[in-house]
Amino acid sequence: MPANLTAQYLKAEEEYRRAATPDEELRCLQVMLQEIPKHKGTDHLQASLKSKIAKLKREIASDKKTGKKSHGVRIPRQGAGTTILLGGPNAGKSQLLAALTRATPEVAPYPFTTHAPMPGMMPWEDVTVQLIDTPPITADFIEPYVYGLIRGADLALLLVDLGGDEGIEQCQDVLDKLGATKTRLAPTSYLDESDVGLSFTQTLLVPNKIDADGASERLDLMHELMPTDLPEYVISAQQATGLEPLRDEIYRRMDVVRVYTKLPSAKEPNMDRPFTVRRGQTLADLAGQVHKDYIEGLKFARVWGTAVHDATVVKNDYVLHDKDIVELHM
Ligand SMILES: Nc1nc2c(ncn2[C@@H]2O[C@H](COP(=O)(O)OP(=O)(O)OP(=O)(O)O)[C@@H](O)[C@H]2O)c(=O)[nH]1
Ligand SMILES: [Mg+2]
Repeated sequence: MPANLTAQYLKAEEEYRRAATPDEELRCLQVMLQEIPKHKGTDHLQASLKSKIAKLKREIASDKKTGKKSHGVRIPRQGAGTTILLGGPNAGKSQLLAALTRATPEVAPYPFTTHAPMPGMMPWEDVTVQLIDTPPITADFIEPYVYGLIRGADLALLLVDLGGDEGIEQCQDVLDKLGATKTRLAPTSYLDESDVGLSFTQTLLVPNKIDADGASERLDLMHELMPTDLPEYVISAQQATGLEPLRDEIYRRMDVVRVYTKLPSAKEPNMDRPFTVRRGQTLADLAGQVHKDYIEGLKFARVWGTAVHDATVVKNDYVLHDKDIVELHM
């Protein structure tokens, strides 16, 4: 990794990995190019950024002309973060969405039931996480927009069908299919340092239908035939087995903290609907979420929480902690 990348560079890089539109991608790449230290050691990376920017500009220009959206389906982010459900046909992706959220996707005992991505909100304590169900991926076919959804997600769940003998191979097909592209699954999320287009999304392996006949034997076989370094959560989406540990882990992987806000005029903070910010983010990041006027206008805040004495006065650079109560002063 090239030395001395600035915090702004790393932030832009993280935003680029998750960018939801070509315009956003372009903006992030431009920041990265501007922020990258200019010396021999970064020549390669600079060149790679420049060619990406040129390519994107051409794409955006041609999309404008034809009125076409080359990046396909976009689902607005909602909740504390986004988790995408992936797998071969019939693995139980839609069943899992139905089990963890109030969404009502079509669930059917034959493959290729789901044709379009469908979001649902999974509750966790007093917040929610967005789950997105997708059409199946096979050795021969993946909907092109699924790449963008994977890159934009905070987490992927890769389902394995333990209910049938083809399940393991079908899951391996998904790994192979994505492994041959620049959108891959891995134990942690990161961008490849030597090729900024190569993105890895953190993934949990979710063997499903553990209630089915022969499922435990297939699970053993899976360990033998398809060893991966992905953390594993065995479930039955239909019988609701193993769902609570999975729900907790999904939330944990969003890597956010909850913050309750209070206006100086209000007696009590709003304890119903916390804001969520990424772990490590500051009061300035929260201010931008609460209202655009606070970005410039925030003078200071008082915080009640585990990291500070009650009503401590803090400034923009204060790092937020889970369950902080923050009183914002313009
Ligand atoms: N026994 C058992 N059956 C399940 C389980 N989860 C899902 N199924 C069944 O498996 C079949 C496929 O489930 P879906 O949720 O439609 O599968 P999918 O992955 O969304 O399938 P596609 O949309 O075709 O990719 C349905 O008949 C479900 O009832 C489970 O945990 N146990
Ligand atoms: Mg489905």
